[in-house]
Amino acid sequence: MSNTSSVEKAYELAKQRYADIGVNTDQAMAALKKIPISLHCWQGDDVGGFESTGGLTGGGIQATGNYPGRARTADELRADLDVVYSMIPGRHRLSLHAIYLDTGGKKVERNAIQPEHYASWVHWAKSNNHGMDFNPTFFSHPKAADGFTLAHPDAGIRKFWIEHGIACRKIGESFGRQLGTPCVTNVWIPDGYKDVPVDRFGPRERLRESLDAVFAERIDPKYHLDAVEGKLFGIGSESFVVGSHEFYLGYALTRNVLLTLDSGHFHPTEVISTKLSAVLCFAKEILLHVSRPVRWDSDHVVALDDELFAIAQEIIRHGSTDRVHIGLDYFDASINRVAAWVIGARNMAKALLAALLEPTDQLRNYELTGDFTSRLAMLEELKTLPLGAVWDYYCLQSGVPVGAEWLAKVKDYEAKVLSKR
Ligand code: RNT
Ligand code: ZN
Repeated sequence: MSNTSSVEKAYELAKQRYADIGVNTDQAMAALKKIPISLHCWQGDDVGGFESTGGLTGGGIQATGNYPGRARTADELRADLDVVYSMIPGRHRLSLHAIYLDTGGKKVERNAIQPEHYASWVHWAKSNNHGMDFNPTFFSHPKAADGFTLAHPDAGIRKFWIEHGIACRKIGESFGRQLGTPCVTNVWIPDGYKDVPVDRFGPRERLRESLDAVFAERIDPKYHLDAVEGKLFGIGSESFVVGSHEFYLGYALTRNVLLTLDSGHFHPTEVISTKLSAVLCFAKEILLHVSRPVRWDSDHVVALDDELFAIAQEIIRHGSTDRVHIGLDYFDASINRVAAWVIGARNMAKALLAALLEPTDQLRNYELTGDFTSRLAMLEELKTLPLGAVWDYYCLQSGVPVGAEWLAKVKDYEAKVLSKR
């Protein structure tokens, strides 16, 4: 257990160390406080949702593991989320999927969902000061069972999913209006073929048309922003995904919607950190799905690894916090789900802090003057500066657990609440 005075002492020393290289730690913490992270609701119940009890089906994604304590109702999920947010410094958002509707058991078809079906979420978000983001759900449904939705060859099925997309944008807009912060609604569809297709063009033309129908009505960006998420492959769509990166890059740029970059959706050696600056040269804004792919799009809990540091650096170094919406996307059912949320979200915040503690102007200057020796030397020295001491102090100041203190609290919640489910 940490004690307050040792955290404060360590911070004073760290503050001096950073001041020596021209970095103001107080300013870094103040900047971090203003960056929201959108937590994904689906970590709490293995992407199950409350529309049916069938769990996650199709979609080419999979939550593996059977750790006890999964949330079974919206109330349980919100209770778990309250614990999670109490352990993450700062004010953060919630990204909700359409299947997390709260209708008191009433069945509502996906193309008939209304803002009222999410009223309890908005009420909760308002009382806890969380902004909200939204996602139409194009999987776990009989009309998605053959692996196609918006790009389906059958016009009737496409129409159903277009209606779902339109309904979701209205719900997203209602979140934005009620919560006073724009809702980012992210469209991801699973459409693709297991084996090599003959026609790659047809499905993409159908998808382009369907998306145009979904986005036809203009919504005030003060309340709502649209985003589209591409992908390389999924389980059952190994050979061809209609909504590939190139497809959506073109779509986002020509339709002026946000492009979503998910860190698990590219070739295993390809990283999204290097794409941010390229996309931001042309796109107004980006949504991130920060995840951790292990050899494939496995959606492991976000770790504080090189790529996470790099993502944060790319956002902070270029002053892009207003143009890059940071969302998380992973689902691990093999460990305590509340802990999984906390670990990933704290890591995201920690990586942002690390980037904020960098003497960027000085590094840039080395680079511009061709002093690559100093650039490398400083980047390596920075790695062992006392980031942890600043992080601990930031947690202390924010009234959240310092160091691994949060773990005992999660274990206690597990004993008292999760294990009884
Ligand atoms: C799937 C996409 C998508 C989903 C969520 C649940 O590969 O990453 O974002 O993870 O919609
Ligand atoms: Zn994603």
